[in-house]
Amino acid sequence: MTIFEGTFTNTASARFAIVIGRFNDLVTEKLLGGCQDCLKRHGVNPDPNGTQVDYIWVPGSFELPMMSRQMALTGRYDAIICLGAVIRGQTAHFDYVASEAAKGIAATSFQTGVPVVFGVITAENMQQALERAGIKSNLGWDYALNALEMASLMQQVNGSQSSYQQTQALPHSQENQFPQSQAKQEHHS
Ligand code: INI
Repeated sequence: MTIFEGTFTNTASARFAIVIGRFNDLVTEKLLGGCQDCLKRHGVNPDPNGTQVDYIWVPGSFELPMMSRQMALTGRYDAIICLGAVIRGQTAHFDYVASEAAKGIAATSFQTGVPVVFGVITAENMQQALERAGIKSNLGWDYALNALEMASLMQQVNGSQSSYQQTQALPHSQENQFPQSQAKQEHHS
């Protein structure tokens, strides 16, 4: 039988969307920096003017599921990373926001077949959140690594088609390690 394991190489044609919540952007900006650093050091060009990574800013973590689903449905991306910071001390609806973000992101991934990374920090206070976003370690790096691994794994499991493309029975490119849909080519032309 086969053992499937994601790799972190052959990333030259991989495409990612990063959806970022502006709420607590002191934290989410730092997560984004960690993400970009990781992608860059694994051969992905994080330049927003390039062809590999698109960035979408939303008001807060509550909006991450809706926007990540919308991006997944385009069929352009091998994986999507959602970044948010939900901090308990600030408002009473911490639990609602955190829970809807988690459930919604899981549903998006499950429904579309596109890996969507849950990059939402849930912390008791700002100090704790910042510690996870660069002061001690930067979870943004780990979230990007998760996206690279899942993109590679899905590519192996599905052949050369992204899972969303496969469910839509779209033609796929034989040349690329990662799929590149027609929609993505048009988007960057
Ligand atoms: N959004 C966050 O990303 N983090 C939070 O801590 C937060 N709190 O605590 O309120 C938060 N709220 C905004 C929410 O995500 C939506 O943007 C807003 O409710 C509009 O739909």
